[in-house]
Amino acid sequence: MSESQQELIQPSNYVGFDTITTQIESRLLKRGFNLNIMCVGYSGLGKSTLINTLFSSKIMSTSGRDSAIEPIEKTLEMKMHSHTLIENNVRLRVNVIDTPGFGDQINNEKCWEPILKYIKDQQNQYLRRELNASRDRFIPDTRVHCILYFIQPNGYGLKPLDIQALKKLTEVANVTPIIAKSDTLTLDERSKFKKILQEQFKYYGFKLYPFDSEELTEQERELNEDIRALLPFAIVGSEDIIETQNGDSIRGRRTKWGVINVEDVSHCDFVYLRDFLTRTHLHDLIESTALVHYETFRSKQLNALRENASTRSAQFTNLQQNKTDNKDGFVSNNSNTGEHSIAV
Ligand SMILES: Nc1nc2c(ncn2[C@@H]2O[C@H](COP(=O)(O)OP(=O)(O)O)[C@@H](O)[C@H]2O)c(=O)[nH]1
Ligand SMILES: [Mg+2]
Repeated sequence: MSESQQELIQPSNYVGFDTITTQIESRLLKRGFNLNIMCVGYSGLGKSTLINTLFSSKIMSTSGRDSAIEPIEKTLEMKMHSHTLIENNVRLRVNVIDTPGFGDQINNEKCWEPILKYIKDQQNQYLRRELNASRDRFIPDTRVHCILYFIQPNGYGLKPLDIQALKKLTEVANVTPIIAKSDTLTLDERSKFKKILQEQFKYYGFKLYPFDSEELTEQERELNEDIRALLPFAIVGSEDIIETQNGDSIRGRRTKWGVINVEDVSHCDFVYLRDFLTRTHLHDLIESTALVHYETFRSKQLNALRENASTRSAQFTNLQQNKTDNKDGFVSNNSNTGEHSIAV
């Protein structure tokens, strides 16, 4: 009889196992949470500004170069910025992995490779600790939970570099595409650009987050559908707090022709992105990294290990066979390596 067919029994007195949720909560609160976000996109697209806007904190420096003669980054290097934020007793360690130098070189061929390597290195590190004979009770999770991919607001579509990078990155992590600095496009240009990008995502078959699974409720599926319709989020970022004429303080950008309110959904999709990242999908981003991306990596690695082991054992059997065949001490030709060996 399956569990769902079993009759539910309501104990006649209060037993108290309903407190398990509070017990889990207090343990989780003690441990805190960890979110690893990676920002990918050309320099100057507002990556650092958006991270600071998202978490209402100074997590990353947005100063850029101090002078025009200062050279731009020559290589793509990964830089980690870590901060622990606290809100109503919940501690969230935000690790932002920045990729300065992406697309900045004269030859940008394969410039996503160090990014892919970083993602795989984290998965590999986790797997090694998981397979350790003396396994840690709690393995620190450095796997990338979300990649914010910044697209230039050019109005035309993805560049060849974007296409190749998105193809590779969507295979290994949760990717959220963003139209950077969308205040540089008119509303009409913005919606046309979004449409072009959505068609390109479909055409190139990118596996963009969020994914539906059997576990989801009808409501969660609808929410995912709404989010997919919004992708790529058209974003405006700002670290400035501006006082409006009616005395309100808003996060925005003051221009010659008015103020852009970052948190106004008629101005940009920032609020949708923040709600998605922190209020509705934070846990799912972390969980799907483990259950979808890491699981794929893990099974590939373990299968490769198994195949290696069986090839080695077949080679060993061959070697043993050769030994028995050449008991008399003849020189034999090793069929596997093509080398000559002397049977002993
Ligand atoms: N117009 C506009 N400018 C922005 C926006 N976000 C950031 N900026 C500006 O762009 C410049 C580069 O921003 P930064 O966050 O350092 O870019 P990063 O190199 O991608 O990290 C700064 O002067 C920001 O004030 C935006 O949404 N719209
Ligand atoms: Mg930056």
